[in-house]
Amino acid sequence: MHRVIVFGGDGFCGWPISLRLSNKGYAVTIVDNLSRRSIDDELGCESLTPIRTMKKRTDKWAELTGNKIYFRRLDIATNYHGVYDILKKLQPHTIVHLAEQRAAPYSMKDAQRKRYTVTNNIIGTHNLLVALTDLGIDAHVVHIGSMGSYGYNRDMEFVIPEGYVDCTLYDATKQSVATRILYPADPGSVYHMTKVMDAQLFHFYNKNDRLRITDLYQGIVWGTQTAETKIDPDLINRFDYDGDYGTVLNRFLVQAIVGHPITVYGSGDRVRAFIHLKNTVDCVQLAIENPPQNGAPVQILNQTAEQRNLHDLAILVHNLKGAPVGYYTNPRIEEDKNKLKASNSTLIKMGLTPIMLNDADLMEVCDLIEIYKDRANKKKILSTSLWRKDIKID
Ligand code: NAD
Ligand code: USQ
Repeated sequence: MHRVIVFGGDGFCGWPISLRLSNKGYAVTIVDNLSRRSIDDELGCESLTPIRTMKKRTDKWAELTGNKIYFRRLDIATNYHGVYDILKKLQPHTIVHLAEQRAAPYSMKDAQRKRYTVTNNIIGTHNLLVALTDLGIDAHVVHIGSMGSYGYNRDMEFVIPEGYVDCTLYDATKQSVATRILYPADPGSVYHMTKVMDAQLFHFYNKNDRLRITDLYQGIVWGTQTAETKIDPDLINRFDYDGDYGTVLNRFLVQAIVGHPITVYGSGDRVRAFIHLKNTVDCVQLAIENPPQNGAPVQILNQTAEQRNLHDLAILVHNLKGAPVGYYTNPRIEEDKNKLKASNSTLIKMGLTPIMLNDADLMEVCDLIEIYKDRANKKKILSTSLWRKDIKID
């Protein structure tokens, strides 16, 4: 039985990924410091859904399926020796690495959160890579990165390839050379910047130590349940809707149901990449099943089903639920208008069936929100994180 460690397995993507892998016969160990739950306390806002403790979650999973998921509470950024010891003990076949502070607004809140995001994300990733190298473990590292590494500032027709781009470089004497480089990064937040820095760490350790790494550049996730999390209320997944951690489409759906105007920032004429959580789980499984060869460069895959205009999404939610669309001053610094198309051909070739926005999956999210809407704290809906101190929000 292949042993997989899921770093960040208590989180929104990590919990359903862990269940899927356990269901498919992998021996799963979750490593998580439960920092996301502590940040809930810090922000005074909980998941819309009542998520259970890790003990309750894993006990219920074992009771229902007979499969044991082990859990180890560990901070991978501050406890290098803990990372080293667990890798040495478990000798994993694959490591799924999700253990990062993942909210752009939280990462831009203030100096303390900027510093936390950088140290947590970069040192955590580096600890993992150093420990693998030092132990000589040939595990496949599957990391979820971000489509935002490419940047959203282009207003041109261009299908973004996967991670690398073929180009012509001109030297100081105007001589040209054809080459392939990492796609030029253009992160839009401190959080997104850490994903770009991760990519450099992966590039180095792949080149120097031949680590096998897949970096999944994921779009914005929508939806919240998967086949496995739906089996029992004790397995329910996290659902963020607040101004820091809630992602745009899930937020719009909650807003429409709790009677808050839909919070479009600026004109909303921006295009972003999207993926349903069920597809997130599919993609990670496919990535594990299709590891790069020894000596191959970092495998970068675009993990997105489709690209959608945010204003169109607001109108779609308005038509679905009749909620008013509100136009708010954008607390972020980003282009108000862009174009975006990205290739997802490798995951498709591996067997992904993309889930496009569809009524049945939207209604599934709405039905879940209806059940738990009284848990929503309307005061936490508007984002108060500003990209720069001089921005004045409504
Ligand atoms: P999440 O915050 O729900 O989960 C991250 C988990 O990692 C949490 O359980 C947290 O406690 C844990 N963690 C954080 N720092 C840790 C540390 N130092 N040591 C141990 N555990 C730590 O986030 P998510 O939405 O599940 O995202 C998972 C990954 O996917 C992240 O890396 C994120 O950047 C990426 N991603 C998410 C989305 C999205 O829309 N949710 C989209 C693209 C990429
Ligand atoms: N937006 C609104 N109204 C809102 C919330 C957001 O108009 O109420 C806009 C934002 O201004 C932004 C876009 O929607 O233009 C996306 O915002 P988001 O919060 O849904 O997503 P983002 O900050 O990009 O981050 C999320 C995840 C992150 C992941 C990223 C994928 O939190 O972990 O990496 O999506 S991507 O954007 O493709 O890089």
